[in-house]
Amino acid sequence: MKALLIVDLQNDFCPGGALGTPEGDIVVPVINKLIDKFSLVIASRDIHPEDTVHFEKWPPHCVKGTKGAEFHPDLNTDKISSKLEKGTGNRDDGYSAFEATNANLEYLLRKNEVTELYVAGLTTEYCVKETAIDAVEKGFKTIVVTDAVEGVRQNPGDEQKAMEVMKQKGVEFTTSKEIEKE
Ligand code: VGL
Ligand code: ZN
Repeated sequence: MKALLIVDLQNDFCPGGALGTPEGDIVVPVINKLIDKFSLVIASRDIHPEDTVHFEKWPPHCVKGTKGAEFHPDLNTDKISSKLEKGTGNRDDGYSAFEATNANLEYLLRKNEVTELYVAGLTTEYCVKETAIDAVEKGFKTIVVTDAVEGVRQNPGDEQKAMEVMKQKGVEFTTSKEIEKE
Protein backbone atom coordinates (compact mmCIF):
# COMPACT_ATOMS: atom_id res chain seq x y z
CA MET A 1 0.00 0.00 0.00
CA LYS A 2 1.27 3.43 -0.98
CA ALA A 3 0.43 6.67 0.79
CA LEU A 4 1.06 10.31 -0.03
CA LEU A 5 2.04 12.59 2.83
CA ILE A 6 1.72 16.31 2.11
CA VAL A 7 3.89 18.22 4.56
CA ASP A 8 3.03 21.75 5.71
CA LEU A 9 1.57 23.20 2.53
CA GLN A 10 0.43 26.25 4.46
CA ASN A 11 0.08 29.95 3.66
CA ASP A 12 2.92 31.01 5.94
CA PHE A 13 5.41 28.81 4.03
CA CYS A 14 4.29 30.12 0.66
CA PRO A 15 5.59 33.32 -0.98
CA GLY A 16 4.38 36.33 1.02
CA GLY A 17 3.89 34.23 4.16
CA ALA A 18 5.53 34.82 7.52
CA LEU A 19 8.21 32.22 6.70
CA GLY A 20 7.72 32.11 2.98
CA THR A 21 9.74 29.85 0.73
CA PRO A 22 10.71 31.77 -2.41
CA GLU A 23 8.75 29.39 -4.68
CA GLY A 24 6.67 27.19 -2.38
CA ASP A 25 3.42 27.63 -4.26
CA ILE A 26 4.76 26.02 -7.45
CA VAL A 27 4.28 22.62 -5.81
CA VAL A 28 0.51 23.12 -5.35
CA PRO A 29 -0.59 22.07 -8.87
CA VAL A 30 2.01 19.29 -8.87
CA ILE A 31 0.60 17.90 -5.62
CA ASN A 32 -3.03 18.30 -6.74
CA LYS A 33 -2.21 16.06 -9.70
CA LEU A 34 -0.29 13.58 -7.56
CA ILE A 35 -3.25 13.14 -5.21
CA ASP A 36 -5.18 11.31 -7.95
CA LYS A 37 -2.56 8.56 -7.93
CA PHE A 38 -3.00 7.65 -4.27
CA SER A 39 -5.81 6.03 -2.37
CA LEU A 40 -4.45 7.22 0.97
CA VAL A 41 -3.57 10.91 1.31
CA ILE A 42 -2.46 12.43 4.60
CA ALA A 43 -1.42 16.02 5.28
CA SER A 44 0.45 17.63 8.13
CA ARG A 45 0.33 21.20 9.34
CA ASP A 46 2.76 23.17 11.47
CA ILE A 47 0.54 24.53 14.26
CA HIS A 48 2.35 26.62 16.84
CA PRO A 49 1.23 28.34 20.03
CA GLU A 50 1.89 32.09 20.27
CA ASP A 51 4.81 31.50 22.62
CA THR A 52 7.25 28.76 21.79
CA VAL A 53 11.01 28.25 21.89
CA HIS A 54 10.66 27.58 18.15
CA PHE A 55 10.19 31.34 17.61
CA GLU A 56 13.66 31.98 19.02
CA LYS A 57 14.92 30.46 15.76
CA TRP A 58 12.20 31.53 13.36
CA PRO A 59 9.88 34.48 12.80
CA PRO A 60 6.46 33.65 14.23
CA HIS A 61 4.54 31.51 11.71
CA CYS A 62 1.65 29.06 11.54
CA VAL A 63 0.18 30.25 14.82
CA LYS A 64 -2.91 28.23 15.69
CA GLY A 65 -6.09 29.84 14.37
CA THR A 66 -4.41 32.26 11.95
CA LYS A 67 -4.71 32.42 8.18
CA GLY A 68 -1.02 31.62 7.88
CA ALA A 69 -1.63 28.24 9.47
CA GLU A 70 -4.27 27.26 6.90
CA PHE A 71 -3.56 25.10 3.88
CA HIS A 72 -2.72 26.95 0.67
CA PRO A 73 -6.17 27.88 -0.72
CA ASP A 74 -5.54 26.05 -4.02
CA LEU A 75 -4.58 22.74 -2.41
CA ASN A 76 -7.27 20.16 -3.10
CA THR A 77 -8.04 18.90 0.39
CA ASP A 78 -11.01 16.66 -0.59
CA LYS A 79 -9.07 13.41 -0.44
CA ILE A 80 -7.01 14.19 2.64
CA SER A 81 -8.27 11.66 5.16
CA SER A 82 -6.05 12.67 8.07
CA LYS A 83 -4.89 16.15 8.99
CA LEU A 84 -1.99 16.02 11.41
CA GLU A 85 -0.91 18.90 13.62
CA LYS A 86 2.65 19.17 14.83
CA GLY A 87 4.83 21.76 16.55
CA THR A 88 1.91 22.29 18.91
CA GLY A 89 4.00 22.29 22.07
CA ASN A 90 6.08 25.24 23.26
CA ARG A 91 9.33 23.47 24.11
CA ASP A 92 10.54 22.01 20.84
CA ASP A 93 10.44 22.45 17.07
CA GLY A 94 8.22 19.52 16.17
CA TYR A 95 9.53 19.40 12.62
CA SER A 96 8.57 15.80 11.88
CA ALA A 97 5.01 14.77 11.03
CA PHE A 98 5.69 11.74 13.25
CA GLU A 99 5.62 14.23 16.15
CA ALA A 100 1.98 15.10 15.44
CA THR A 101 0.00 15.51 18.64
CA ASN A 102 -3.55 14.98 17.35
CA ALA A 103 -2.87 11.59 15.74
CA ASN A 104 -0.22 8.90 15.68
CA LEU A 105 1.20 8.85 12.17
CA GLU A 106 3.13 5.60 12.59
CA TYR A 107 0.01 3.83 13.87
CA LEU A 108 -2.08 5.29 11.06
CA LEU A 109 0.36 4.03 8.42
CA ARG A 110 0.62 0.57 9.95
CA LYS A 111 -3.14 0.29 10.33
CA ASN A 112 -3.50 1.01 6.61
CA GLU A 113 -0.68 -1.43 5.77
CA VAL A 114 1.35 1.32 4.18
CA THR A 115 4.73 0.08 3.00
CA GLU A 116 5.71 2.98 0.75
CA LEU A 117 5.43 6.56 1.91
CA TYR A 118 5.68 9.30 -0.72
CA VAL A 119 6.56 12.68 0.75
CA ALA A 120 5.75 16.09 -0.77
CA GLY A 121 5.36 19.65 0.52
CA LEU A 122 7.33 22.22 2.51
CA THR A 123 10.07 22.75 3.51
CA THR A 124 12.77 20.55 2.04
CA GLU A 125 15.39 21.43 4.66
CA TYR A 126 13.24 21.06 7.77
CA CYS A 127 9.88 19.36 7.94
CA VAL A 128 10.16 17.32 4.74
CA LYS A 129 13.66 16.18 5.69
CA GLU A 130 12.88 15.31 9.33
CA THR A 131 9.66 13.53 8.38
CA ALA A 132 11.34 11.48 5.63
CA ILE A 133 14.25 10.47 7.89
CA ASP A 134 11.88 9.46 10.68
CA ALA A 135 9.87 7.37 8.21
CA VAL A 136 13.00 5.50 7.06
CA GLU A 137 14.06 4.93 10.64
CA LYS A 138 10.65 3.46 11.41
CA GLY A 139 11.11 1.01 8.55
CA PHE A 140 8.97 2.52 5.80
CA LYS A 141 10.23 2.67 2.24
CA THR A 142 10.29 6.45 1.87
CA ILE A 143 10.30 8.34 -1.40
CA VAL A 144 10.55 12.13 -1.67
CA VAL A 145 8.94 13.58 -4.80
CA THR A 146 11.60 16.07 -5.86
CA ASP A 147 9.41 18.40 -7.92
CA ALA A 148 6.73 18.40 -5.21
CA VAL A 149 8.96 19.83 -2.45
CA GLU A 150 10.43 23.32 -2.04
CA GLY A 151 13.07 24.77 0.25
CA VAL A 152 13.07 27.79 2.52
CA ARG A 153 16.62 28.45 1.22
CA GLN A 154 18.09 30.41 4.12
CA ASN A 155 21.59 29.81 2.76
CA PRO A 156 22.66 28.81 -0.74
CA GLY A 157 23.13 25.05 -0.91
CA ASP A 158 20.85 24.20 2.03
CA GLU A 159 18.39 22.30 -0.15
CA GLN A 160 21.11 20.21 -1.77
CA LYS A 161 22.57 19.47 1.66
CA ALA A 162 19.19 18.33 2.92
CA MET A 163 18.76 16.04 -0.09
CA GLU A 164 22.19 14.52 0.55
CA VAL A 165 21.46 13.88 4.21
CA MET A 166 18.14 12.23 3.29
CA LYS A 167 19.89 10.07 0.72
CA GLN A 168 22.53 8.97 3.23
CA LYS A 169 19.77 7.95 5.61
CA GLY A 170 18.15 5.78 2.96
CA VAL A 171 15.46 8.08 1.59
CA GLU A 172 14.72 7.49 -2.10
CA PHE A 173 13.71 10.05 -4.71
CA THR A 174 11.34 10.20 -7.64
CA THR A 175 9.49 12.81 -9.71
CA SER A 176 5.78 13.40 -10.25
CA LYS A 177 6.29 12.44 -13.91
CA GLU A 178 7.56 9.01 -12.91
CA ILE A 179 4.57 8.51 -10.61
CA GLU A 180 2.14 9.54 -13.36
CA LYS A 181 3.53 6.79 -15.58
CA GLU A 182 2.70 4.11 -13.03
C1 VGL B 1 9.25 24.41 9.00
C2 VGL B 1 10.74 26.00 9.70
C3 VGL B 1 10.02 26.19 10.84
C4 VGL B 1 8.81 23.44 7.95
C5 VGL B 1 8.52 24.58 10.16
O1 VGL B 1 7.60 23.16 7.84
O2 VGL B 1 9.67 22.96 7.19
N1 VGL B 1 10.35 25.10 8.80
N2 VGL B 1 8.91 25.48 11.06
ZN1 ZN C 1 7.44 25.93 12.53
